[in-house]
Amino acid sequence: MSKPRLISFKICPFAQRSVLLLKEKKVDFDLEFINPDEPPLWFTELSPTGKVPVLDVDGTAVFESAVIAEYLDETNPPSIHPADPLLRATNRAWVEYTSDIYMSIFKMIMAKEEAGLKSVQAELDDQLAGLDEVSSNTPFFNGDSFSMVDIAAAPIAVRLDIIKELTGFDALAEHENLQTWFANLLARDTVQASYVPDLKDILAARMKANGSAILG
Ligand SMILES: N[C@@H](CCC(=O)N[C@@H](CS)C(=O)NCC(=O)O)C(=O)O
Repeated sequence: MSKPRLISFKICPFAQRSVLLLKEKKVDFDLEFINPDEPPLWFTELSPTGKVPVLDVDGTAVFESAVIAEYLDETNPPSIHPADPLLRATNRAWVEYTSDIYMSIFKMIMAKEEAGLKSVQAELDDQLAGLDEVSSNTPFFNGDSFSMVDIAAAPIAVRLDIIKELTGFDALAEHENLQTWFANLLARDTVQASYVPDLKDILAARMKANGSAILG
């Protein structure tokens, strides 16, 4: 079997999850960036949905970040999931929950009007409150052990940190458990290695070109 190839997009949080798990599992892989808005022909032929991430395993396209994560976890033991099936199930549910948060973050940084911005910030705050409620001021979601929920949430921590730096808006201000958890995620070396060094500049340029209200 040859090295897996991850097809990514520099600013995609879902692709960042895949990179992070590959690094946690110490898998040797190739990383290829595309722009899914202007996809090369080979990508449209490989990907059933046209979305990144796609993990190309010997010509077979594994797609959907949660599915890629499960595949990598199964093929690279030991599993990052907890042993207890009920905890495993709720962890998977919280992975799904975090996926919706990315849409709110995207809508927030792309909102052009103040009213739209305020409404999406309220929506994001509700989602973060739900996650804060099930977190318990521990290093990671399940306590001391790094899990699939941490993989799924790390790109949120990275983006909210960048947004705070660029705009002063602190989405975590009212969510103390998340402050502890996300600070631990940001400090982890694999998390730091899971995104491109110029992510902040790319996001800043996109927000500026878009005329995003959050920039003030
Ligand atoms: N549910 C998918 C979402 C992936 C996704 O939305 N990817 C975006 C980039 S962040 C994309 O490729 N969009 C292009 C499109 O929708 O055509 C996953 O978890 O992998």
